[in-house]
Amino acid sequence: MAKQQSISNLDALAERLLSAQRVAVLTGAGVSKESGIKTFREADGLWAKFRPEELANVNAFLSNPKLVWDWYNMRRNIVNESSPNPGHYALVEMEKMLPHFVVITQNVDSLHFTAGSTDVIELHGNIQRNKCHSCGRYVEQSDVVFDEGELPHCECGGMIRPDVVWFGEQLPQDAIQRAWNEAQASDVFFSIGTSTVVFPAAQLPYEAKRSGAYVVEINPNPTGFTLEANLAIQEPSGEALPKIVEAMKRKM
Ligand code: BV8
Ligand code: ZN
Repeated sequence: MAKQQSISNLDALAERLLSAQRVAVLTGAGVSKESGIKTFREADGLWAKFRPEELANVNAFLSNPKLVWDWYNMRRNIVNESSPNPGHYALVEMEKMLPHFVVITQNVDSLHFTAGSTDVIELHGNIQRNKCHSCGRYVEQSDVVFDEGELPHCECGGMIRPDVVWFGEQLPQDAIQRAWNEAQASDVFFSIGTSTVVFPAAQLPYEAKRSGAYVVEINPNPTGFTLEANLAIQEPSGEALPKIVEAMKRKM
């Protein structure tokens, strides 16, 4: 049963946030769960049928591009039908109340942008973008055509793929570097809706803690990081984040 946060805890967190110069937030699939997008590793998750290795990696794409494209097209349709939830919107409100606020997301669903967050670092790319696997050229969605089972190809002959980071692929250098710097410089660091198992993203809460940040984890379930957190709020983010924003408003 989720442990309800005491009002005093929320008030203390609100005071800490309002006096913070720099706040950074790492989000994972759990933040989008209340938008109807399944997470990866939960029982009914996206990887319930397959394992990550079978789908989100280059070899899977090269050996069975149709299977991988079917999986991404299924997820893309779900993302296109989904909307931000109260957790996404609470982060937008928090950003407006604070001097420096950045969202570092592992999610590829654009929901932070749709909700109105203005400073978002996408560590793992974006499922609504496409690129050529060979020359790296970006390809508009309208140019990604599946002709009678033919998979989309670039002018250079290379295969077009979703612009997401697969296992074994490097994260965009500028994104992970900036995320690293933001974690190290943050006064308060949130780790929200992530199982903290995929690296290097999972390193960020540890790096924030090591650099002196007050680290808050929001996740209904414990993770490998929970015992490291200064505060662990074991509630769904769509419920916890609006309560934190309300506590901040009471103090302004
Ligand atoms: C790299 C994008 C190095 C695509 C994803 C062997 C070979 C190569 C690399 C490795 C290897 N062994 C290990 C590695 C490193 C590997 C890794 O970390 N593997 C893990 C599995 C051990 N990492 C990589 O490969 C990375 N690249 O290291 O490159 C390199 C160096 C030099 C040269 C070349 C290469 C790339 C990692 C990126 C993989 N791409 N996704 C796509 O989306 O399809 S990962 C995928 O998992 C997602 O992007 C997501 O970001 C990530 C983590 O998942 P979560 O977001 O945490 O979701 P999850 O389901 O796990 O958890 C959800 C949580 O939400 C749960 O805790 C749940 O309790 C909670 N929750 C549920 N409901 C709610 C909630 N929380 C709040 N509110 C709720 N309502
Ligand atoms: Zn190309």
